[in-house]
Amino acid sequence: MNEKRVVFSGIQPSGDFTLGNYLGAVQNWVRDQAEKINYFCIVDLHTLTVPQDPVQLRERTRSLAAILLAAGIDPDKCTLFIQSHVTAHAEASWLLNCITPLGWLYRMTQFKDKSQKQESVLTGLLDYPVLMAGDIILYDAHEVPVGDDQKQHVELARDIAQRFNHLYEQPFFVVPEPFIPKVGARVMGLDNPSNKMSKSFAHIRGHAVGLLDDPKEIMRSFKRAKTDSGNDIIFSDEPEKAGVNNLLGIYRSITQKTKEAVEADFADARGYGDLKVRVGELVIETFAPIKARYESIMADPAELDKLLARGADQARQVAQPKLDQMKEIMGLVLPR
Ligand code: AQP
Repeated sequence: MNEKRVVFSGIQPSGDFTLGNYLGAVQNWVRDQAEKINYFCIVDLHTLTVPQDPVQLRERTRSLAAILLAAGIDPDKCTLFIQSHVTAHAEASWLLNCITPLGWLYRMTQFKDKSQKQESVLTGLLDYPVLMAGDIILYDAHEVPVGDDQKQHVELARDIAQRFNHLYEQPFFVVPEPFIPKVGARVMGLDNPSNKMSKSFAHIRGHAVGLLDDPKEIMRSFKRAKTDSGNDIIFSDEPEKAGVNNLLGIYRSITQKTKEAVEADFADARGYGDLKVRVGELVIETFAPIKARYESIMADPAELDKLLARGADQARQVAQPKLDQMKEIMGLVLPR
């Protein structure tokens, strides 16, 4: 058993990387990467659960890898890889399907949500939490840092790990825990603060802020951000203050200040217009160096491929033996 805690985190190349992905996930991954054993996985197989353009998916996958490196993921401190490069993930998913009751999957709120938005719902959309469970438990991960939208899926991964351990009467899988950031757990859409900011809605004007967006476009989105008819710049649970809360939350998540300190920073603000511009400027400033590093990483595709191949090799060395043991426990004959 490792002394250091093991962390598994995944991100889908399903659209343009957003401020929500950065504040809810990647910012924290970068900050904590030296303390633990980290697996950061670009979960391309998950992205196939809704129809994708193959050319675009390939581009987005490589671009996301470059974004993660540019944001500060250090391949010398952690393992960064593409999920489909490590075939153990897809195999583990099948094995776990065969011990997971269907009812557990129908209860997933993200499935209910996403399936309503699809004309034809693919089996993978229902089943993807099982693939995700395999992603996590193949590495005996203790922690899964996620935004709170993914908490239910990590809880399902726990249930699946426990069920396997119970069925085969041995503590084979570590039972993982969700790790939700205290700040930035849910960045909301700027156009509608009752909806989570999502990559797949990034095409809707003013909804999301993309890391690679032009600064002028970012500022436009902030200036258009939905607020209320008041003028109090304070944190509040009142539903009509959701827009202001979201803007203050973004500011707080980047600066890592207390709520009181954030409110004090805006004590001299001249209304919501000022709030929007100041938060927009901070986001632009935060993204600028990441974007510059991204451009230089993308300019050397051979080096990027080399890093991803190295990451996949490291991941395979852990995932493949675990999968083989899993097969043996389940009664499959391993090839000799
Ligand atoms: N709005 C958000 N606020 C906080 N955290 C967020 N995350 C995503 N959106 C927000 C966190 O980002 C990580 C990677 O997410 P993902 O790509 O695997 O899937 P997702 O949660 O479904 O992200 P999106 O952007 O909403 O993608 P689509 O539109 O494809 O569904 C996760 O840790 C997630 O919590």
